[in-house]
Amino acid sequence: MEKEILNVIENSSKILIITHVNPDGDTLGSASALKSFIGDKCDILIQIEDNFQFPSTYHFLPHLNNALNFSTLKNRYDLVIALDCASIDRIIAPAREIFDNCENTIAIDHHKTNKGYAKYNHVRGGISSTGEVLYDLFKIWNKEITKEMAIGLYSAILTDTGCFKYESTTSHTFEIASNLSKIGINTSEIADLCYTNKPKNLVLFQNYLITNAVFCLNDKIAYTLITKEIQEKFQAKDEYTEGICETLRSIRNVEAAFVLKETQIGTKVSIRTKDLDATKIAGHFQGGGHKRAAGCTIKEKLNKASEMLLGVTKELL
Ligand SMILES: [Mn+2]
Repeated sequence: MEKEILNVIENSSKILIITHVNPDGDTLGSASALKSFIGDKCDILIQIEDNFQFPSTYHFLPHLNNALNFSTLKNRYDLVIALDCASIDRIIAPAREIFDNCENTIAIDHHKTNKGYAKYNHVRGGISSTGEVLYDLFKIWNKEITKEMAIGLYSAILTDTGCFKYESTTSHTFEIASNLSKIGINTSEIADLCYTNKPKNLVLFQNYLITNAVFCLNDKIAYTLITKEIQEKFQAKDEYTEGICETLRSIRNVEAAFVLKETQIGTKVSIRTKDLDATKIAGHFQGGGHKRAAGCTIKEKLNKASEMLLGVTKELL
């Protein structure tokens, strides 16, 4: 399958890389590296709901400033590659239409819940990041990893492992990080760009949500609710919620942390856990993800959704 994927890439004349909706460092870093490898015949699409800008944190990644969004999306590709998209739902209209109508499609991913929705699927569930999967592919293909590619790959791995903290971080992950560092990238500068370059409103918004968090079952469960009103008050972009759930989980005794956000179609839920399997909670509401980090959407208002979520979690605890 690895060789087949390279063949398809080499034999295609116009390629679209799709990052997942509400993109993170892994999907964007991987897209940046793959675009560096493929070159001019390839475009990157960044899917942002509500036409927000993509997270300003990641503007430093090569090629992303020339990436397409829904309003500049073209419709002439003979190959579409989805990166870090756990399911087809992570690709939304109008990109979904292009994906569905394209003869050749590739999915490269690391989510255990990925069932393989593309023509060619390279899914390695449990690996730290799509960045790591992609690095291994370049090695299997015997391709040189340039400094430009290394910036994207390192950013992807750094952010998706929570700075090498999560249990998906293996000796191989560190080996890759070491090899990327040998290529000559500035790892401390990349870490600064990813983590000490936040918009002021983001920090104030997160601080507000932590201050107003609710704790129950002797602090085993912690959650916070994001109403439309609060989002407007802090002019919060989608990316602003990233990290709140981790902060709640970092509290002693907390076993499960949730961030519930009011959206047009109901309540979007982020789940972070310690020993509990987060995919079991998310799966109850047709969501998915990883063992300690998962998500789902509940088609109910905030308060009703939080009741349902607490009910399911209390059963599992
Ligand atoms: Mn990922």
